[in-house]
Amino acid sequence: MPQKFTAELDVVVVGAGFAGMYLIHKLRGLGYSVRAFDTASDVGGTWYWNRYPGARCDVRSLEYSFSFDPELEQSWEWSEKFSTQPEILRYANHIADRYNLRPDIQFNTRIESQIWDDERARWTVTTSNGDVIDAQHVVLAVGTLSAPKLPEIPGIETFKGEWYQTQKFPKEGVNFFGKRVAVIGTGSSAIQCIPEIAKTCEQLTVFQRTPNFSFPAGNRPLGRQEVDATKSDYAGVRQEARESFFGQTGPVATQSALEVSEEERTRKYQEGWNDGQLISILGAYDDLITNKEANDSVADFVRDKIREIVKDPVTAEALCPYNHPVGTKRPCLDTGYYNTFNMPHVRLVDLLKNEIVEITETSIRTTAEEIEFDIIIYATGFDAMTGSIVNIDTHGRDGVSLKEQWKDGPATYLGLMVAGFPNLFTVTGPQSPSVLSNMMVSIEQHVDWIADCIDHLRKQGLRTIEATPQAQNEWVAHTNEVAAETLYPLANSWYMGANVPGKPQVFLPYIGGVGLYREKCDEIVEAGYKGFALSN
Ligand code: NA7
Repeated sequence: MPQKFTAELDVVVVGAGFAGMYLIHKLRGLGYSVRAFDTASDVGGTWYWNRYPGARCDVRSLEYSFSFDPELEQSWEWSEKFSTQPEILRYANHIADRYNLRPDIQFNTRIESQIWDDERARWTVTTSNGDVIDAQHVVLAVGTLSAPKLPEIPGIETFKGEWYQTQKFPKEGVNFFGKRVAVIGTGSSAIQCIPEIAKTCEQLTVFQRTPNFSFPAGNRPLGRQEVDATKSDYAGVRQEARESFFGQTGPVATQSALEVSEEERTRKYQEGWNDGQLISILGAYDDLITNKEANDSVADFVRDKIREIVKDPVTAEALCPYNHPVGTKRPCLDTGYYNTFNMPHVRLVDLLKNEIVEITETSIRTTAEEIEFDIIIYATGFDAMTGSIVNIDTHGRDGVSLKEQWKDGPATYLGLMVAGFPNLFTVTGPQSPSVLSNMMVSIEQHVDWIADCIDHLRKQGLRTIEATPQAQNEWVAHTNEVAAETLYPLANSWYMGANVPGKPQVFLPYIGGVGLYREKCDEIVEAGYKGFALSN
């Protein structure tokens, strides 16, 4: 029986965060019919959901913004060096209003399945509202950290008090005043919210499984002069970011940490510490993410800082990370994180010594003690980079399931397409720089590439594009080789898929650098979409 479609579109976009919004704007401008779908009730993606206290970007706001419209970047005013979640969400709303995107977004709607129809060379996309859409292309702009993860702790469902996940924080906020609060986790989200929650709660207990390296953000209001300095040469700033390693402007190291004296290194690390940017300290020398001995020097520096700041020596030592090189788990930028542990009502529970046994109706019980709480905050991370992709039931050529195809780890060509899944694109997908970059730079690059590709097909009278298995294998091998030259595989991190039980452990992003990656993507296009099969 022929399928009944509720709509026919050139492009279905999954997600209405920054990537989804730019896709609509770009593709509509080229004359395509496009609609984005999002489970949220409004735009913003990550910044729609992650509303926990203290949520902030750790890429400078003047660079964590769109560059595609010079008038937009000149007119929008950022108020701080690193923007807060509410300010970024206002920016997202401004984008939606300015380019009138909402008419092409369907909110409160989940994409349930996407089935490739080989005969018609089109996707059948089914939504949670029962819509069945016929589309030539699907672009997954689903975000890399959008599948939240609760911890696997026995009894978690029995807790009778209030509980929240940082990644789905209530819009109306939470009143911590007079409350006994637990935070589980010490990743970026926890490190940002702990100092904020400590300001008003009665008692705060932080449950730490792995100590993290965190650096002071040195956040501050933006001065007129520095804003003007950037805005007077925004094109130059953007170009430098696009050609850089992490998608951000900053100094480029050309020296090994081991070539200089200890005094010189300490001076440089102190400069980075004062500057308050991840790239200032991790980019201080060119071998910090490739040479363990070089990395140890910066790790020692941070551990000394922790011991200097945190007054109780037992707590200070528990906060010192030893089990992974600096940067190999997502390093954090904080505002007063370590200092928070000097407050009399704040306490650290070191789960490496006494793990959590269960959560009861009123408490968290470790192997050493039971502590009662009014509120539990889970800051326990995401099924990163692949979770939100494989959670959609996707079947490509010959009915092959994407989830099944990726059961031993994702395999993509450039993090943009997957062999066997024609006309299906991913924005900032696995094996692209993605989470190791300034996301706005990577999003713009991917959206431009995808839109140009779709337009190329139309202009050439072609209907499909697909990664060849050979090109995909070579790209996967290349991403693994590059990762193996770094210290990243030494950590049990979400970059490696290690935080999700049963998830294959492979290094998920591409660590070859944003500038080099862009060059490769461009070269492949110039060579007639080398490694892709195009057909009519
Ligand atoms: P992360 O960085 O994945 O952090 C999650 C934290 O939760 C991390 O400290 C985990 O410890 C901890 N965790 C997870 N499960 C448990 C259990 N069962 N018990 C105790 N502790 C647990 O997520 P975030 O939201 O903080 O940050 C994600 C990214 O968002 C961030 O990097 C930025 O890019 C923005 P573990 O290290 O696994 O031992």
